[in-house]
Amino acid sequence: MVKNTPQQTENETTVRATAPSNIALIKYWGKSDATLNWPANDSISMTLSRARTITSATIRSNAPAENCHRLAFRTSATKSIAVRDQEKTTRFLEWLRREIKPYGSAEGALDLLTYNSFPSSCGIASSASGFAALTVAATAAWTGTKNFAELHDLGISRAHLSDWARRGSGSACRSIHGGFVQWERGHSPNTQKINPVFSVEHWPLTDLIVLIDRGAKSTSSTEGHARAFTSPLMNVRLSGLGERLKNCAQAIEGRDLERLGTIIEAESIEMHAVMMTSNPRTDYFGSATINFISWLRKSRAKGEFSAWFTLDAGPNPHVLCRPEDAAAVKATILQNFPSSSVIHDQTGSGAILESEQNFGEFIPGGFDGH
Ligand code: 2P0
Repeated sequence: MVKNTPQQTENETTVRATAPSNIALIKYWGKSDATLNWPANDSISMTLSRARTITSATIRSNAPAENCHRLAFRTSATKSIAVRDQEKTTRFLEWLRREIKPYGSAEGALDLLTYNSFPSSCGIASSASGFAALTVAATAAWTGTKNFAELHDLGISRAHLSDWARRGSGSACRSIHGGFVQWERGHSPNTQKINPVFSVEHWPLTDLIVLIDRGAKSTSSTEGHARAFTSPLMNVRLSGLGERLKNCAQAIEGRDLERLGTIIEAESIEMHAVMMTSNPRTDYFGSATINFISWLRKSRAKGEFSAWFTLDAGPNPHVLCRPEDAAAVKATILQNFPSSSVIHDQTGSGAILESEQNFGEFIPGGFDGH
């Protein structure tokens, strides 16, 4: 347990933000500007519901300096460890403070306590949910707001929060919104747009996240992005992405799972082909993942189920299917891959903000383990 674990007392007002992860259907891979997180291409994602980061924030009363934030990552009901990248997070918080200032005060250092309902760094976008929750929690604590309506009254909308979260981690911008979210790169870093394009109600889908490998990945996404343009396949990929994104949006609009599934499988394999042909070569999965996806394709071809995979920057496949088929698909997966476990997730509604005195219940690994 680290010494700087935030200790929140009853008379301090603590805000709590929770933000879901999201699964990209058309991927963000490669940046035109790494400092500003300006992506090389447009992407579209589905916001999740159960795989979330929960972050509480309190203004520190006796901090030695304004940038002395205390950042702890909760690993159990009683234990916390220091956040892995304190420096990056502090830099982001100081940048965020400057953005918030025109809308209200943003004074003091923050006590931040965070946890994930899922294992980190294994292909579930923990930086997406992490930076989304951090952005909302810090903004609420600094502005003294308790909910999105109060933030709105100050002139801070979800669009602002999404744009700010993007600076922390690109994919975080999509986790602020619910449903299906499109991130348009625009013609310059300042003309990017993040739009929720279809609601949760439009098409609730199941995402079975199959944990076949829980090891942390060896190349961070930020490093992987930087390598993308060294791949000879990158420009070929970019030339076809506009058309693929249009087809993907049409498949979502028409709730056509077979069409969407065919698109997302090709898309995720293409992204990994870019990763594997980058210099240095970047492998985010091994034989366990290959066995799984070839089994999934064969089983589908035999008519056993209607489910399609996509992959993030990690080895654990996301299997998309209709909610009414989910129990059977999940049972078949667990029967064939008995040492795996499955997070049974679904389309969700974005970041939430609540005010409370205590951190709340800790849900260790709060997912459907096996
Ligand atoms: C995505 N990924 O669209 C893609 C697909 C992983 C594979 O965005 O450097 O953690 O913080 O902007 O957002 C992961 O990259 O990278 C990612 P940074 P991020 O979800």
